[in-house]
Amino acid sequence: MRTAALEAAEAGVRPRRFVAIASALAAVVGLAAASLAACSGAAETGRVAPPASQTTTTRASCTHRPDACTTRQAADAAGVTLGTAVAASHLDQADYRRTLLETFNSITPENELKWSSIHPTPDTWNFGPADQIVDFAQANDLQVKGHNLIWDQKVIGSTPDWVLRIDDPAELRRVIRDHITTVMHRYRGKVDRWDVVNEPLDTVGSGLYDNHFRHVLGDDYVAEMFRIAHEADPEAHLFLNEAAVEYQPAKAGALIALVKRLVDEGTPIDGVGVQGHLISGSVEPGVLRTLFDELRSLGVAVAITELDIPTSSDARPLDAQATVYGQVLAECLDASCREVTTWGFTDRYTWIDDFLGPGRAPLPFDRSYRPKSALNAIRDELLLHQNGN
Ligand code: 9MR
Repeated sequence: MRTAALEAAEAGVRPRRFVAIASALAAVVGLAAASLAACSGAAETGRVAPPASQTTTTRASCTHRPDACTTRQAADAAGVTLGTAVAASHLDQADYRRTLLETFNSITPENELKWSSIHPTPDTWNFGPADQIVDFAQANDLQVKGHNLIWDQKVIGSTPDWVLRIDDPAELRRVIRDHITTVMHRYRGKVDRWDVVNEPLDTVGSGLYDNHFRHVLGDDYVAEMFRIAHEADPEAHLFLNEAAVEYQPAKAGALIALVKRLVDEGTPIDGVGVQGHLISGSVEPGVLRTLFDELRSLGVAVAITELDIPTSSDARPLDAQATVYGQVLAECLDASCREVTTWGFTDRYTWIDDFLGPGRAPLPFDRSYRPKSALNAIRDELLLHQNGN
């Protein structure tokens, strides 16, 4: 399986390592201490509890008895969308369902809404698996993020061949409009936000990815996709989703420039998702915070949309992984980002096994659905932010 991340890895791109390990560790230890303080009482953190009249039962129980909260309740109390990617084929497993429902308040179909899955030939619509996920969400009061409407990465088969064979701009526009409108209308009112364009930038570098849509429609295709999606469902929140900006400063700059252009042109874009596949297991402290602050200043929402953190060869790999989970949550929430979605939740099912080989255990639950330190780190940050700070 080849992906943006794989291409990046092959091209030798690696996250920049901690510049000053000592000061970074000091910052991380500080964060962890603050998180623990939040669990045992708000006083030491200096954060003010909301007035009793404003507290919901969940908020109150999370404030006063954090141990009694599920992670999902902690997310609700913090006003944070805590999501995970799911596969329809696993929903019949009781452990999978139980862990999912106790932990997350939002789900993203990992593959079921992709063009190749849902509309593989001009006249074939394969709605079944996506319907199953959306029905499950409705029955269990979960939000659903739609992933994705447009994504052409040559090596990965994300767009079906029949679409890639259309070279006439008018015909391609007609087909795209039909696809986006059909999918968004089917899930209108049930899928509240969509990745309209996934990975529009070069995997490695700082230009627009030279995909089929750009090739036939020109550079403005990104804005055009957002306009079509907005016409299809004016209520939906529309996101641009991008990979590998966490460790490529030039690409992060290109993302900001692209979003600024879209906003300046009046494109109906609501938010930007930073995927967060932290392939090397870390991200330099401050990078996400700065990126999110810059994007927020353009007037768009920001989210982490595909977080996973493979373990590395540290002496205590699960503790090191948990520290990075906590760091990512803290930087995101401090920058007013209101969604963090992990790309799966159990090490039993993760694309990282195909990509980096088995055993890298990138997710917050182990293969047997036991919570790892990473889950505690996520919970601690949610509890720390439960006053909406
Ligand atoms: O995890 C997904 C994997 O199961 C699919 O085979 C692959 C191709 O559709 O996509 C993976 O998810 C990708 C996501 O859709 C976009 N960002 C990168 C993710 C990991 O490759």
